Amino acid sequence: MTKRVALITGVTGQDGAYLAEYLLSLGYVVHGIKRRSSSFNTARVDHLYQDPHVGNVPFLIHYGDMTDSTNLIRLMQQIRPTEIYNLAAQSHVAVSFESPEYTANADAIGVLRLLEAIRILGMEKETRFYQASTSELYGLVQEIPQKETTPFYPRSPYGVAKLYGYWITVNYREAYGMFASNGILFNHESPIRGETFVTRKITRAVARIEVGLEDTLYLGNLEAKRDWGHARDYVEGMHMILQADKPDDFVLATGETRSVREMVELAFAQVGRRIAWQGQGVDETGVDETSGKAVVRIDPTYFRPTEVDLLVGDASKARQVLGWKPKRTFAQLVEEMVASDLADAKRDAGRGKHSV
Ligand code: NDP
Ligand code: GDR
Repeated sequence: MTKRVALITGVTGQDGAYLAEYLLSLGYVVHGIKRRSSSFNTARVDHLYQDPHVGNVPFLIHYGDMTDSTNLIRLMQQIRPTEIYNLAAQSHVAVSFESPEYTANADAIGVLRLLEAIRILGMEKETRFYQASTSELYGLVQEIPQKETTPFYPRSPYGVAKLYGYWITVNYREAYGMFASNGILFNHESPIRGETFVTRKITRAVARIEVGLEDTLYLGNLEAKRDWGHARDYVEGMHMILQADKPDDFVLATGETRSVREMVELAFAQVGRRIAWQGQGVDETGVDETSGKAVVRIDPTYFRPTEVDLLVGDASKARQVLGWKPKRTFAQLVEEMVASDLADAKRDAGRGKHSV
């Protein structure tokens, strides 16, 4: 069998790290792209890294950027991947309102740059392409649950940029016969989720409040509802999408939805705290029933100019065509995240390290 060679953009992110680990376990040679940064940014994949000086190693990282075509073309020419997973993106919805142009450049035109690199190098028949599309495409609720045929109505510069990424992937599949597929993934989380996404922000704060490093968790909209799964299950789905008989677009989701408020309650329950809600609107607080202290407060700076109120996905197509379904429950996810953040918080408390 010919060697399977994967290229992962965004390998330093949550999904990139889990996907690299998974593909290595399947025997792939995995190449990742990382951005140049003034400080180390490979913490999530350091455990996979081996010194290339010792000989043939299966995991290699290259400098690259989704905004630089020359660099992407050269890397593709060198690596000649059999599978590309395009996970790199400015992936924070709130940040996309602050940096809309950069978000469009990386998340929309970046996809085009990769697809064009495949064409320019004549790799249409040898390379399969996965695009990290998102439930944010659905935005303003048109249908519940959301599936592949649900109309899109994005609600942020991020969602709009990803809409371009989705359609340019479909277009290159149809125009040039490429094996190019979209995974329309609903929110997926883990202990290595970025600290500013709401689930991780909550579990990290719960842990730090528990060990006495912090007093208060500041949040925005508590009523938003999301379909939260475990990232490890979703990266397996990405791989399955590229092993299908033909290229296509698939929703990956759990089919369950919960509000940010429920997530807060469940995370605090992991450390034996019950939250009672008092007040209204921006004055609402979440009070720890045992200590009587307000541990959750609203900070309006976290409200978004346009919000996505409700996401819940129907992954029947992925189940039927690919045999994919999530293995881990939401309760298991929250338990794992709180346990991991508690271990970190205890370590930080031992070192006397407080929030900045
Ligand atoms: P992360 O934010 O954890 O990771 C994003 C990755 O992209 C990081 O490696 C980041 O590098 C890299 N990156 C950002 N900008 C550039 C750039 N200009 N050039 C090269 N690399 C860049 O995201 P996730 O792992 O959670 O998500 C992976 C992908 O899936 C993203 O495209 C996201 O939009 C999409 N998605 C995520 C979902 C989720 O719930 N997690 C759901 C649906 C879609 P650095 O480490 O240097 O910041
Ligand atoms: P989302 O994830 O926007 O769904 O995008 P995020 O965790 O940022 O927000 C989820 C919901 O929580 C509300 N919220 C807050 N969010 C953050 N980040 N911080 C807060 O303090 C806070 N308070 C309330 C938000 O308003 C929102 O409704 C994620 C990203 O991974 C995208 O890249 C991906 O495409 C989608 O999931 C699917």
